[in-house]
Formats: sequence, structure tokens, C-alpha cells
Amino acid sequence: QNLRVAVIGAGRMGIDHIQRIHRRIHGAEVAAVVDIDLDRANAAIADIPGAVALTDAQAALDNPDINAVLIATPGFLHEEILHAALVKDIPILCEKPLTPDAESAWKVVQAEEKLGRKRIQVGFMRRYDAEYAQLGNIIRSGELGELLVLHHQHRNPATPPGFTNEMLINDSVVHEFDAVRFFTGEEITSVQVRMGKRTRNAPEGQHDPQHVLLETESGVLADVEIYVNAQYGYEVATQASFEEGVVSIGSDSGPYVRTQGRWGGTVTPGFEERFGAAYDVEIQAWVDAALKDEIGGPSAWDGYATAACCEAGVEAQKTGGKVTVALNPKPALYN
Ligand code: ISE
Repeated sequence: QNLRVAVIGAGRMGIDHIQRIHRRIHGAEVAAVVDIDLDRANAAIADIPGAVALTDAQAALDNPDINAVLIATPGFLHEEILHAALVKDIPILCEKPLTPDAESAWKVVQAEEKLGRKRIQVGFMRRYDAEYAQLGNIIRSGELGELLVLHHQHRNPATPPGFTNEMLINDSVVHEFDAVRFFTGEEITSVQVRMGKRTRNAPEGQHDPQHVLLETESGVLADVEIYVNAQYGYEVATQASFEEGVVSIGSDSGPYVRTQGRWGGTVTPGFEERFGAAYDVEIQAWVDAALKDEIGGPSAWDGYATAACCEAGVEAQKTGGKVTVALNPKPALYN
């Protein structure tokens, strides 16, 4: 029997996932779409026969026809839905961030621990990107010696209305917090944020770009250029320095065209295109596991640990200093 998924939130990411499940994912179908705006929910299911549009997440969770939930609302709305879904003991795919702060994320971890088994996968899709996975393998194999430094560029063409200064950390750099943890297999111990010259393309109240500096338990250094009004397109790239070499991923990919006296290619316009394949692999992995009553991938612990980094990052934005990341002990469920 197919997974019958309720998608909560029919915004930019929700719609992308609805179409993905409907058109490309095997073993799952969209059974319900929930949005506070019923017109938006209805529009999202227009081409999906049998799906229902609702305005209340609890009503979807109470529907016996539904046996999995994908949460794609804005981050500050995740906590309540996560707890309600854990009560139902069904597989959950929660878009990042798990919740916006460490305390609420920890409550989710504790609720899952009480349940006694993992139910939540967090939407850190970069782990499913082919080049991310390859760099992870190079690091773990030790073939280039020890990893020493990670340089990240994270550029968006522009930000939607209401994208606050904190969101550069909580919605964008949260991906690098997870990536650094994924690559090193270590926790991040400190975060510092430097603000330099500000682009005229940044909206009122937002300082863009910012330079984020991180350290891990063993002393691996990482930096992130977060630049969310870069105009030219969407780019996420990493360069890793090892004892015996350097590895770059995520920059330009083909086709590489020479014509009319110039050479070049195209820059992806947004994360849907840049990470489209990764999202497909991510959601298929979630569905495959869920059909076996299992859950894999980035866990609620990863959601909590990155939320703690975000909290430190937002404090670091204000103080300019180096802020220590303090984590609660990791429950055995996540080892
Ligand atoms: C957005 O929410 C994402 O998750 C994207 O991956 C990220 O690049 C973007 O900056 C965020 O706003």
C-alpha cells in the first residue's frame, strides 16, 4: 500500500514537494494539503485526483486515510504540528529548520525519545546531493589526509518580503551548520558573525552579506559567505582543504558552452533547480524507509544541534563576538 501523505503548508517548498510526490516519487501519494489559505490548498491539489484541501493540520492528522506527514510551513509553525504528529506515531518529514530555537527543538527531541523510536527526518536535502555525498566519502576515507578547513559560499538571487536579518542564519546558514556537522561527523563548538560592507540590494533592516565563522570539536575551521541578495542567481558551493589536497563542489556545472566568442553556462535561478535531484532522492529515501516503518536521514537530534548553532549565530550577529554552542547530552536513540 502507498504512503498517504498530508503536506502541511502550500507555500514555495510545499508546492514543490506536492508536485514531486505526485509526479516522481514511487510508493507515495498526496492525500491531503493543508494551508491556512484554503484557496492556496485547493490550487495545490488541482491536478491531484482524490486529494483533499484543508485549513487545519490536526484535521489532516486525525484523518484515518493519512499515514505520513510532510511539514513545509514556515519554521516557527513546526513545533505544534511536530508534537501532534508524534502523538499519531506516523513518519514525519519536517522541512528545515526543525524549530527556530534550541529549547523548542529539544522538546521535540524529548517527545521523540519518549515515543521510543525515531519518527522524524529533517529536510537537510544537501546530504542527498551527489557532490555533497562524494565529498563526505572523500573526508571519511582519509585518502587526502585530515580535513582542515571548509569554505562555503551560499548565495541567493534575492529574498522574499519579510526575510529578516535573523533569517540569514536561521533559514539559510542552518544548511551549512548541518553540512559542517555532516562532513566532519563532529558538533560545532562556536559561531562568530562578521558584518562588513552592505549591498544596496539588501532590504531595510537586513545586513547582507555576512561572514560566519565556525569551529568543530577537533578544531576544523569553517567559514560561510551568506549573501542572499546576490542578484545573479542561486549558488551553493564548498571548498575543502585537506592535508594532501583541495576539493571543490557545487560551483559551475555543465553544459559548458562556447559560442559567439564567449564561453560559459547557466546559473540555477533557485534552490528548486539547484537541489531538485537532491530533493527527489531525499523524499524517495524517506518514503522507502517509511514503507518499512523506519526512518533514516537527518534526525531530530540534527535539528536540535543546528537550532543551537542558529541561536548562537543570532547572538553572534548582535555581539560580534565568538559565541559558544552548548548542547544537552545526546540521547541514545540518536547514536
Ligand atoms: C531557503 O529557505 C532554503 O532552505 C534554501 O536552501 C536557502 O538557500 C535559502 O537561503 C533559504 O531561504
